[in-house]
Amino acid sequence: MSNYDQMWKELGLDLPSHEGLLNFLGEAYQGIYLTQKNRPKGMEYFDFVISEVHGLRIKEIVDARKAGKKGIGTFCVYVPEELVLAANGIYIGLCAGAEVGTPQAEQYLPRNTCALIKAFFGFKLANLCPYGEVTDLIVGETTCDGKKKAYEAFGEITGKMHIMDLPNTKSAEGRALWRAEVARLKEKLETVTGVKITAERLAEATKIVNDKRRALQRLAALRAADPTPISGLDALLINQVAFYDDPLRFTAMLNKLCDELDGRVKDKVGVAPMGAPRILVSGSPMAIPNWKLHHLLETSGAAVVGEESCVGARNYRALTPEKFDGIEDALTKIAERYLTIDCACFTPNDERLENIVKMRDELKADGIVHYALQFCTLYTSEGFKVAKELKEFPFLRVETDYSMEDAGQLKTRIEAFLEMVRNRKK
Ligand code: BJ8
Repeated sequence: MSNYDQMWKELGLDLPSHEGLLNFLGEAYQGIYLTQKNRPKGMEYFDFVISEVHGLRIKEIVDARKAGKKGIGTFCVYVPEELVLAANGIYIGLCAGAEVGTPQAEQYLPRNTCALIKAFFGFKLANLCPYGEVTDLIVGETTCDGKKKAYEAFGEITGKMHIMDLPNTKSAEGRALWRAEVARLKEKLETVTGVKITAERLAEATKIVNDKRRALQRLAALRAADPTPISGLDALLINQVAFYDDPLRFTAMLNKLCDELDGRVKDKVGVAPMGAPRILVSGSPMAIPNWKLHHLLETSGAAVVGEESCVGARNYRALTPEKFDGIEDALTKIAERYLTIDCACFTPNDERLENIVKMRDELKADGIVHYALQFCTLYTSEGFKVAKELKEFPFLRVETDYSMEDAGQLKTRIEAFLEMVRNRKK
């Protein structure tokens, strides 16, 4: 019996299945993370966060809600975190990265829906996600068709959805629509939290979110070193934790880890041998605990040096201006910052191609693995454009889901790809 059983029971979780899930997660973490060699000491904090992923952090949120704060769930990096914090809300990423509750989810969703959508649905329907249960509002967005339609049903089930109408072009009309949607979210948050969002509150919140982004940028830049001072798996985990940890604590702990990594870079201490094939992963987001591709790559001898993804650079690449001339100016600047994000749901989306090339060069990548979740039309389609843009550069296209059924086949393809990359480096 865990210390948290009473809390989980009050949140309506299915305790026996939940225990099974935590055991499974613990074993996966042990096998994938804790067997890595030469990890930085600063990862101990993130190991602790994971060991308490449904425990301490949930308790913190439960306690904060008792003290009057509201939990705001999100599924997408287009939802402005600055607004949530300025409303005294707790920002909680709800995307899920494990195959859970699939039969229940398929009662609402077509079988050929991407694993990410099925997972957040499945976690809810199987009563296994405490994060969804500590939200007072869930903010969705009109990005891909799968999410749009899933949110309709999710709204009926949860009764607390607010949908932001995200345009799919960055035209003047699209920008005006998005600016209006940011203002509409502000009003909704004010109603739910009872807190008036002012320019001053937004400036404070922006500083907090930007500091988190600056720490993530610092981590990203350190990975340009050869040997890379931290594994791709650990860096991915940090990017995943960024979506639900307390932002001030997260930033402090990440900066502490980066101080340690600075020393490692100076001393040329790495996790993979110098000269190991350096791989940039690009494409669909990898929500926690989706560690499959990084694990396959790194146990095949690669060093993953970057994620061109929403659980990665798309989340922290751009900062929001920190000085506002009144609330209208603040909302405009925030809206514009979010429209710099280069998700494949936009057309055209040429910035993404430019950003991939830039990341490849800055991180000195030797190859790119393009990752699309199966049935994700957006990223699967853009994979063709990315391949064309990269011309002769080593490029591997992977389409997969959360199951491990294709792991053997993927490993064979990855090993062949890495062999080709190594030969090209000679
Ligand atoms: S900004 S990537 S977080 S929408 S993988 S559900 S796109 S079918 S997650 Fe995303 Fe926002 Fe874009 Fe990022 Fe649909 Fe594709 Fe599934 Fe996806």
